[in-house]
Formats: sequence, C-alpha cells, structure tokens
Amino acid sequence: SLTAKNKDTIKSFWAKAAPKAEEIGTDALSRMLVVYPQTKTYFSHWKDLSPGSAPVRKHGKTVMSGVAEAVSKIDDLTNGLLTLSELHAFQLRVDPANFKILSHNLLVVLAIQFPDDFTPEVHVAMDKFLSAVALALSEKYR
Ligand code: HNI
Repeated sequence: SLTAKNKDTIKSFWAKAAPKAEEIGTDALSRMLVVYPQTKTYFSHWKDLSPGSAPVRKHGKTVMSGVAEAVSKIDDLTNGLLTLSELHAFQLRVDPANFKILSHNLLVVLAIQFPDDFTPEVHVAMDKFLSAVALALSEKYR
C-alpha cells in the first residue's frame, strides 16, 4: 500500500501535472483506444474515436477529474471512489481489467510529457497509486 513518502511524491508530482490534465487525459485515452482496440466497445456511441477527437478530448478531461478526485482522497480511496466504482460496475459495465490498461497508458503519457520530473521514484509512486485507484474502482464489482 501507499507509504507516507509515496503520498508526498504523488501530491507534488500531481501539482506539476494537474495544469496539463486535459492533454494528459486526451493522450492516454487516445493511446488506449489505438493500442488496445477492444476498449473501443465502451465508446461506440461516440462519433469519432480517433486520437485527439472532440469526444476523446472531452472524456480525457473527465477521466482526469476522476484522477484529481482520487489524489484528493488518497487516504481513503475505497470510500472516496465508491460512487465512481458503482457507476463503472452497474451502469457502464466496464470490465475492471480495463482500469489496468488505462493506468498503463497514463504512465506512458506521464513519462513522455514530464521526462525530467518522471523519476523512478515518481514512476513507482504513480504506479502504486494508479493500482490503488483501479482496486478502489473495482470495489463495487463484488
Ligand atoms: Ni471511466 C465515465 C473516471 C477508467 C469507461 N469515467 C467516467 C466519468 C469519470 C470516469 C469521472 C464520468 C462520470 C460521471 O458522468 O459522473 N474512468 C474514470 C477513472 C478511470 C476510468 C478515474 C481510471 C483511472 N472508464 C475507465 C476505463 C473505461 C471507462 C478503463 C473503459 C475502457 N468511463 C467509461 C465510460 C464512461 C466513463 C464508457 C461514460 C462515457 C460517456 O460517454 O459518458
């Protein structure tokens, strides 16, 4: 689980990343849809699923607002993300395996967009954090 040091690392990295949240979310979602095309099934109601399209941009921003919420609730992710977990489990019916896929794409994009700040220490802290977020989002599935 996340140590106090991990949490500090995540919060200070997030402070740098937050202003670019829309771009991060858009690029991560764009990559996920291209590299893992099975994820496109959830967004078949969109007109254009190509990288950087208007709905991808809009949803990129939405997903990152969820990540921002998770950072703010880092001390109790399970309760903090319960509503979002319920939504993904019961309404959206997203297979929780996809949370890991999106997390991977987020890490790739963070490494690209923040080559200097994305140290191994930040990498491991963000990896642990995104795994914890994925676990919290999976809470309502069982
Ligand atoms: Ni997700 C809607 C956050 C992973 C498919 N998602 C949301 C919303 C937030 C959100 C916030 C908007 C909620 C609302 O309307 O109240 N999603 C997150 C976060 C993660 C995540 C924080 C993981 C880090 N979502 C995923 C994954 C998929 C996914 C991996 C599928 C591959 N999400 C959706 C879909 C919607 C959605 C589908 C509704 C989209 C729409 O068109 O409105």
